[in-house]
Amino acid sequence: MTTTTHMSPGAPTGADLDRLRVRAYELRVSMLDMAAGKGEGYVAQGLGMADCLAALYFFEMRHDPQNPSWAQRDRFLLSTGHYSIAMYALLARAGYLDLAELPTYGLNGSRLPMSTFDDLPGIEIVGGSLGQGLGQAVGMAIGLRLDGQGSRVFCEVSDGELQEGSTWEALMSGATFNCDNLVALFDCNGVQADGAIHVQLEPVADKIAAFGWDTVEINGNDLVALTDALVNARQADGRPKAIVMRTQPGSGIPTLERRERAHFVRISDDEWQVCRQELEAGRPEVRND
Ligand SMILES: Cc1ncc(C[n+]2csc(CCOP(=O)(O)OP(=O)(O)O)c2C)c(N)n1
Repeated sequence: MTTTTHMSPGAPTGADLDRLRVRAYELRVSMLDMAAGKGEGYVAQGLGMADCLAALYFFEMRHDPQNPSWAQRDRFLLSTGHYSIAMYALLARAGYLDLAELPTYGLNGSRLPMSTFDDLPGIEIVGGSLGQGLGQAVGMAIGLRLDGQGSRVFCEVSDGELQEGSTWEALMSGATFNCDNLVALFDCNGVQADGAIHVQLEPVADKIAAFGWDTVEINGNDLVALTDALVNARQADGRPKAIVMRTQPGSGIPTLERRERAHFVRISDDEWQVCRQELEAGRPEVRND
């Protein structure tokens, strides 16, 4: 499968938007397959990121699964390595990985560990040590600008990582070095390892904007808002771009959306079965137009 995608002129509408919704749905199906197969996983945050990843890889980014090291590709940096399940689903559905490899998620000796390594085609950084991704993205954006090939950098950052000083140092650097080829996608899902985020982060978008970033705050599970924000983030105006995404952990599966301890999910086979039925009930349709 060749799915080299790159900037479409505007945000998708009609059947194109429906097809993007199907892409996001298929990512959720693969994530659920992996988590249910293993019986556990960091799946709730992955589900929350499904729409963002679909918008990036099937609408916005310039990339080529047949040539993962293509010098002119845009880079996506998953800062939170434990969101790996979302990345594996994406890489398989985009054609970087064989779908048949997904059931090895989290198993001993697998190429798909619960936290990402960068030896897998399509994974740019080792992401497990939180708070490092945005700094790497700033450096990469500066380097790629010097290369002059037009590559852009997209970096996911979690709200847990907004509690780490290194993230704010990277925000300062990105603005200082005018990284307008950098888009930071903040996954504000309200959750961290031991429950809800309790450090005073708000108003996140205002704070990031005050650091000199062109900032927008959206519902991160709304593909219209996501693709609009990505189109607007193309402006070469000297400012790095921030998209503050409010996402729903477990998005698409009500049982997981309602779960209080959403950081790590370990439930029974029967409960996984309920999750599957709930997900299938929300399968999107593609309209004829
Ligand atoms: C530097 C660092 N400190 C602590 C951890 C342990 N850890 C792994 S996931 C996690 C939760 C972080 O919350 P967030 O990134 O918002 O993720 P979510 O709960 O949404 O999955 C923590 C503290 C780590 N991986 N790296």
